[in-house]
Amino acid sequence: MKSLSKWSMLALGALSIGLATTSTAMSANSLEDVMKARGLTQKDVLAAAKTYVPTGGRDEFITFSSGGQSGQVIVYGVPSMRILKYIAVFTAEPWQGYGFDDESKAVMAQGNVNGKEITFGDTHHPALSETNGVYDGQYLFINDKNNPRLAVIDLSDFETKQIVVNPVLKSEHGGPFVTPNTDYVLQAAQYAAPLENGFVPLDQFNEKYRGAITYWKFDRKEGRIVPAESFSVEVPPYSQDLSDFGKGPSDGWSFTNSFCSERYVGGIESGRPPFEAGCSQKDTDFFHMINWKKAVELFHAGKAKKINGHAVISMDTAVKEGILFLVPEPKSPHGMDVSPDGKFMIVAGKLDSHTYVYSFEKMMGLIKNKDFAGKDAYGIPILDLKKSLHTQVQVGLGPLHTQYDSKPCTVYTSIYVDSQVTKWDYCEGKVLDKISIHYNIGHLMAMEGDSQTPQGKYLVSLNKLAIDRFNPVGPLHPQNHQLIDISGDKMELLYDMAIPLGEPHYAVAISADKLKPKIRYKSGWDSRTDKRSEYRTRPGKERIERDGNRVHVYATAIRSHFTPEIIEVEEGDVVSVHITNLERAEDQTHGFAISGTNVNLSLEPGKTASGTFTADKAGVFPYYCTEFCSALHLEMQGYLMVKPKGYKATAAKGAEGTIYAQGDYDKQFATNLATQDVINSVVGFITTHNYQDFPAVVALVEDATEQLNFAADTRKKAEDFAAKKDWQNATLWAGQWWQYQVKAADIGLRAKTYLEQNGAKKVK
Ligand code: K7E
Ligand code: CUA
Repeated sequence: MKSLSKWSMLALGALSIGLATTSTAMSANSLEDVMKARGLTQKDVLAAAKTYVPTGGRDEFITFSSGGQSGQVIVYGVPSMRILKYIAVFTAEPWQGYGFDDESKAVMAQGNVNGKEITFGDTHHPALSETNGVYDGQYLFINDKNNPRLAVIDLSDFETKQIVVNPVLKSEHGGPFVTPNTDYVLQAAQYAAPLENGFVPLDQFNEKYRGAITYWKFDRKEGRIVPAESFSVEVPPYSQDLSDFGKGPSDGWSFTNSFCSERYVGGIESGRPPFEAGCSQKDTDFFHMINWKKAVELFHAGKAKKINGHAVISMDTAVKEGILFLVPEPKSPHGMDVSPDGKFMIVAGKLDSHTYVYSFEKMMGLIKNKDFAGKDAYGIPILDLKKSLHTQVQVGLGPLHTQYDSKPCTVYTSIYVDSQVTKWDYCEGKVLDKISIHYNIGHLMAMEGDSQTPQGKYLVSLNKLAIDRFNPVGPLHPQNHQLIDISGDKMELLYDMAIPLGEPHYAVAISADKLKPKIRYKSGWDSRTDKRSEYRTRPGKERIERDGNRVHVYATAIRSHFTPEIIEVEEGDVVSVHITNLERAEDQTHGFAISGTNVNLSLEPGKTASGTFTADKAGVFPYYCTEFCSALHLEMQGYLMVKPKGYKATAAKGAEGTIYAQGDYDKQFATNLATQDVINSVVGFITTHNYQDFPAVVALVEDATEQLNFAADTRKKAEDFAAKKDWQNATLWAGQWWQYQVKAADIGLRAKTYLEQNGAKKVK
């Protein structure tokens, strides 16, 4: 009883510390007082009310933002702009054990380029999987512009499952984009290079350097890209950029921008004008129109050649088969955005103040009638610009990307130079509204704005600079995502959010209710292969196996101990520790780290993860749990004993620091009985209420019941030792019994509080 109230005292102490550190404004007790004390206007308070999510509340949308140079994905809620997670993709992330456990290292190794380990990635564009053109909440894809790679993230657990390396590109930017049923994922080149690996001098740029557009086959059932069923279409060395797939009437086609269709090669060091001068001379560049469905047929008909073992449909074949066309577009274009109904393609050129709206119907008419304006140097037919256009709209200086609203014909374009967002009507071709943002906007993102069913409501401006918006943190500033309310006629700026992790380029947002991630894994699960781990270990089956100098430790973790707690190996052994988290309870994650080994695991309920290292130095290496998982978390510890070569005796025998007598056992036994009374009263409260109507409480009750079963088992051990008058073991097992009681009581009290706060009804 006394011991339990100790826990409540701890909780009260924490609460009062929290109150003491809040600002003075909090002591004011009316909204007016707070506004005055903090200098807030009516508009500020309205914006706050629109973004505030009360404690325990949830966001309506979930955003997946690229993490730029961090090689990760940032997950945050809209409208609260609260960061929920960083998903590790191309770079190590210790919290999730990514890059520190064997399973995730295997995923990262898939991203090796020509055998070289790459631990950096530059993520630009996330893309959500779609079913019939609608976000389905199943998968997320993201590219690495630098290397160039593509990753598959499974939204059932928000983990990276696969990385593929583009076999013919040397850099990549225009991707990923998905087909309306996510059967293909598109990646377009950026800087032209020879498709083969190897050296080709720059004076052969026009003949030997190329771009390519890769169509990765995605297996929906396996949730993996299938490289053997993927192919590329060769395109000219025009610096391909952003792309999009058609939908509705334009389904079957893909569209890819390009800049530097001048094919200029700089060389400022030898007195030549730089790339930027030579790549912006012409008034127009070209976007590529590819009939990808026909390209799939050509690939299956064997009309592709192999480059680096990858199927490539040559430009000659593409032209001959009539699947590749060029369309003039405003110079130095960036965004390429197909309308939700698939009838229009909107392109903005950074050096043109207009957005160009292309009509798919008109372009198809020109193709059908072979009404071409000419051919490029590679024989690719070029459509006439004027004849392809639906309209042009003057939106501002430096237009980049466009996003679609839920309202018909309504779009938002980011205006880089003017630092504005322009809202305009692409059917009528007129500007509707403008809002200034801080500062230099890149992409912008509306809720589900890439799908066939945009949700409107909010727009996020992904700004390149933050300058003076936040407290200074040194010369390297955070990025700034600004939340804009687009529900009315006028755009309203609501919130500035500092992004402290690389430069995000693009983001996508999905209705939160479409995401249904799991809260636990099937027991013994390898989360990276989505199969039961061959190293899974059941309770009671923990063991250490040795084969020569190769040692496998089959271990388990559960509140609040690892089994085994002492691992004994020899100098020079190669050791793998495989740990299965036996917990079933929500959020009962354990960590595992061994001093001096770079092993660091995150063990979510059910997961099996492994850490492999060479025990190259004799010594004593403590290991411990790195997540504060329970009151006895600090005691969740053990020792790796690395014995010197030739050391004979066992290194693992423990010494007892304190010797217990019968009196100690009796005292602990009495405490345990009193604790049981408290547990019984909590159980009584729960079972006399309609707790079964509350799934969260049902889960807690299951967890508490499990802890009570452990308590019963250890009670029996204690009593058996007491019967043998082994007071040392009897007292220690009685202590362990009490630990399980405390865990059960803690969980029970959480359940009771939940019932009280959520209006549970008494049932007799
Ligand atoms: Cu505009 Cu990579 Cu899409 Cu940067 S990208 S902004
Ligand atoms: Cu397990 Cu801390």
